[in-house]
Parts: sequence; C-alpha cells; structure tokens
Amino acid sequence: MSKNTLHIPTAKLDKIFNAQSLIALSDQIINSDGSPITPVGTKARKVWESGYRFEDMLKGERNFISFPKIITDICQKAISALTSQSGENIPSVDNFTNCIISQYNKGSNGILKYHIDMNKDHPYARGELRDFHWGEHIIGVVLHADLGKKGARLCLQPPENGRSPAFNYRAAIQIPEEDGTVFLLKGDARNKWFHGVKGGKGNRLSLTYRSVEFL
Ligand SMILES: O=C(O)CCC(=O)C(=O)O
Repeated sequence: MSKNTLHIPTAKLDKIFNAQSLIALSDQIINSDGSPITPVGTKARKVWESGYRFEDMLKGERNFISFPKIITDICQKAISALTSQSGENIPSVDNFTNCIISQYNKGSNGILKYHIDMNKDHPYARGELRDFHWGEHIIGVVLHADLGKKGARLCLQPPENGRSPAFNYRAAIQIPEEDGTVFLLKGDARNKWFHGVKGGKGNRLSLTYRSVEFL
C-alpha cells in the first residue's frame, strides 16, 4: 500500500461560509418534533448529524432528519467541484443521506482516532454485523481550515499488522487544507487505509457526506 499510489481527489469551493453562519447552520438541524439536534462528542470534537443517523440506525430506527437547505447546497457544490476539477464521477446529491458537521477544537493528539468507515465488505459496527453500511463515496468539505504546518487536518495511514496504526504525522498522508477544500475518499483510501484527524493549534470545521446502503 504505497503512499505514492494512493489517489485522493481534491477540489476547491469558491465561496465558503463563515464560522458565524455555520453556528446558525447547526441550529437549523432539527428533530421531527421541531426540537434542535443536540450535538454529541467530546470537548475536542463536537458533531451535529443529520439524515439517517448512525446511532439511530444501530438501534434499527429508520427516521430521517432532513438536511437544512444549505447542507444540500454545499453537497451539490462539492460534487460539481470534484466533477469539474478532478474529473470524478460521483453519484448525485440525493444519494448522500447522512451528513455530519464536525467542529474540532485545538488539541495535541489525534482528535478523531484512526478508523475505516464500515463498508459493503465489512458491515460491522461495535463488533456486530449490521443491516446497513456506508456507501463507497465519502465527501469531505473543510469549511474552516486550521492553517499552518501544525494545523489540524485529515491524515491517512495504512494498517499496521492488519490493525489501526498509531498516529505518525511524518508517515501519514496529510491532505493540504484551506477553507473550501473538498476531498473524496473512495477505493483504497476509503476501504483499506485508516483515516483520522490530528489535533492542531486552532479550530477546524468540516462537513462529511456519506450515503447509506440498507441490506
Ligand atoms: O472531519 C473530517 O474531515 C473527517 C470526519 C470523519 O472521518 C468521520 O467522521 O468519520
């Protein structure tokens, strides 16, 4: 699994939303009874999830938390950017039925531990076989990048002895990030390599879009 052969298509969005509008954005994610979604996570990483939510699906629930329009619009822009700038052939926006907003606060270690999102060859979560898995294409949009060499960013490393590697920033592939960077995880980058987010000096705000396939 050579670093040189790993292909991670990237693109850049022209117009990006400021941090203020993103706080407003997370407020727009509401439950079906109109109450706001409570973010989950830790002090280092706070997450708002919409669409088919992971924890609900684990319980066998199939309720769908509508995307705020802006979340759908950004997904469409990201698909168009990856298509026009990287020549990618990506399923249409309707296929992306899960979105998380991740707010990373400064920290020194891996804020998001290395993992591989469950896939068709491994539809397991927390050690159990599930009746759904995430689709092949995972789109990331960096709305607010933590700039600089030591900034928080997405890292990828291959497995070590078949397991999750320890964070090694020198060995990792680090995607260069700026506000508006879009990346696509598919193929080996999505299914074989581990990805995670290393902590940085400042904050980072990202959107992750995934499709859900029910078995
Ligand atoms: O924040 C990111 O860019 C990546 C998020 C991610 O990999 C995940 O939530 O599984």
